[in-house]
Amino acid sequence: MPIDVGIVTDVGEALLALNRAVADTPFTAPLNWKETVLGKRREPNSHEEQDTHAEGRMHPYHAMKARFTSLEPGSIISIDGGETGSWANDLTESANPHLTFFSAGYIGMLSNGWGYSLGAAIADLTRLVINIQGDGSAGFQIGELDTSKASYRAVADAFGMPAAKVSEIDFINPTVRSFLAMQGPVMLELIVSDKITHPGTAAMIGNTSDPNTIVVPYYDNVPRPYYK
Ligand SMILES: Cc1ncc(C[n+]2csc(CCOP(=O)(O)OP(=O)(O)O)c2C)c(N)n1
Repeated sequence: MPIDVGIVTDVGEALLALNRAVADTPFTAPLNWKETVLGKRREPNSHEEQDTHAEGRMHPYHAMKARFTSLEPGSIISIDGGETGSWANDLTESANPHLTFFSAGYIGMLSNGWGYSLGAAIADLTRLVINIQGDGSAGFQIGELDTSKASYRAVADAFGMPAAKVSEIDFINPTVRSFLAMQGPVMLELIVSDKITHPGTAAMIGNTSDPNTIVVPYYDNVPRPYYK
């Protein structure tokens, strides 16, 4: 966008200053404009009258509304996704939330919702945190659901891909051979030891057990600061 007046500053400070300046100006928005704009919020949502289903599947508006109205007031809602996000944005008031945030805005960044929700849950332990997530968006960072015990075979299975989890060397050959007889992509999950480190990794991260050293992969290790 073309810039008329460029300002380099802290955003918060700038907004506070602008608000102070606006309060001093004689300008007031025309009353009819205010009424029109505020009146829009009171207009019934046009989807309200539509059928709850389309060709046997739930209408996204009604599904989202049922989801939000089943919450107690006061939760934190993270919104992530394309249209999914738009339906959720339209309906957040029906959840009566403490706050909402939209993690996939104008410049993209789909799939931050998982991480942002985790952050919100840690920041405020007293509130329920909901992440509304489109399936396409979910695919970018679905690994956020991972735990050290995650079964990738189960993940592939859930996406409809034939998969096997093998923990013994003798089973690898027969499993691979059975996969070769199949059409399309398959997935083999091999459970190997986490007690053996490749020397290349050790060289990169600096092989140390010194508790006063912070290991920085790819760079030099650094001493732990005295105040930690
Ligand atoms: C990292 C990133 N890549 C691509 C996009 C562009 N984009 C915006 S919405 C969208 C589709 C998201 O699909 P889904 O979350 O399933 O929502 P739906 O629109 O299907 O409800 C894409 C690819 C983006 N915003 N961010």
